[in-house]
Amino acid sequence: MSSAFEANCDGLVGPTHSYVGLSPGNLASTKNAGEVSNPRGAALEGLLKMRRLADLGIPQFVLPPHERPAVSLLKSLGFSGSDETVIETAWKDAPALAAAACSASPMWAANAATVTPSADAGDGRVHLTPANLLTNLHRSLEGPQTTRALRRLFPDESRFAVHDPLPAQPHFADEGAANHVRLCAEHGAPGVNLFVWGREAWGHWDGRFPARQTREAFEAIQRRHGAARAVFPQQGKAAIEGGAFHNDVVCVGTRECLFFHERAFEDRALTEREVRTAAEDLFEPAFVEVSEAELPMADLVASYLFNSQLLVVPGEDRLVLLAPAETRDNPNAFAVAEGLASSNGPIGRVEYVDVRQSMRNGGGPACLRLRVVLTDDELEATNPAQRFTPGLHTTLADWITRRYRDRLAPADLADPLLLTESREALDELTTILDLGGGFYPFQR
Ligand code: SUG
Repeated sequence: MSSAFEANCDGLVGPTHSYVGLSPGNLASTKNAGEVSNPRGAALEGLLKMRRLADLGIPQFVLPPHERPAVSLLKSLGFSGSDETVIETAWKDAPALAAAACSASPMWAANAATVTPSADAGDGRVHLTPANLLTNLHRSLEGPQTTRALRRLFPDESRFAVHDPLPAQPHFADEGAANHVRLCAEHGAPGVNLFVWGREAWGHWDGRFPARQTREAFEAIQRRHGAARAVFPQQGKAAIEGGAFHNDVVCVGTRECLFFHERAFEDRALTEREVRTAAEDLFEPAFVEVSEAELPMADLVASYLFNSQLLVVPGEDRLVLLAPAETRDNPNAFAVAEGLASSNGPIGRVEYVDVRQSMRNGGGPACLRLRVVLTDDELEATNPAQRFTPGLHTTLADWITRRYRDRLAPADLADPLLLTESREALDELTTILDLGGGFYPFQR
């Protein structure tokens, strides 16, 4: 076993960050539809969160935003003419399609891919399957560009296998690492992989909100990656009904600790038994459960307590929970969070981070990052220009301040100037992050 780290790859918020209400079952997205957003503020908040991690000594990377508006989607749906005409006509004739083409949703990198570290993979490489995200139209556009971005960040095929997304078919609906948890004794040691699914491909789903992850999608990913010690718990139906559209809204885990709400799993006792069996000879799992009485679902969704980053911080024995500021604002969630630190459990302290712009679309600190466990040698083999450093922070903050608007109403998405501004910004970013030629569709 070599030493290994859990690197975090955060999605940089794009210039079209907006509140259009595109995600049914994501209560924040629905509630804030029509509000004015601040793309510049959102992107700067994201950078500050990356800085917090980097300052704690945790490897941090930047994933680039995608090209939006996605003119190619609108063209494929029959809108024609110049790019400006396509956008203008689409907003006039089919505003729901136009809005979907504008979302900055690739910022939520927890949905970028499912990752199996080399310690768990059949062939000793790091495996990544980009998510097809096909439950929501605006997110179903992400897979191909995410694949390109991950191949740029992890270019060495002898160490990394970046697969294609699963077939774009409802049987294989896949939302990536937001529904995957890995537990272990320490990052470089073999782990237990929890693949949490919401519905079965051939089953009947009658929930009020969509179940976005199928069991069959995760079984395929587990086979592709050769992921060891896999368990497949069912997501709690009551959690999805209550607004937890991904498992990472009700559960977070790292090292030996699974921190979760009592509604997280459909069969909580079975999940615990299966995890214990899979962990045998490796480590003793610690189940830290919060009851509905302590934290009702409504407070859970408002506070996003479980959408925190649970971190192994160099030099600290116990884990650190990096929670959204909304957790501090919610009395019930705050009491639970502070209670963790004062108990003698695996979580030693809680910090809070302000990602309010993202939170208003239902994306907390954990949604903004993709965790990739890497050995020293694997870390060395990544694209160095995407490694977050204080220098890159300064460069990106300057780029955002020059290039992003600080006010974007949904109606502004129809402004053809926004397309030009976004493309110019992304063109410059291609150089900053050394993304290579033809990275974006407009550059090809
Ligand atoms: O898929 N929101 C995202 C939030 C993703 C959060 N990710 C995790 N839980 N890992 C989603 O629902 C809203 C976009 C809008 O409404 O404009 C959106 O896509």
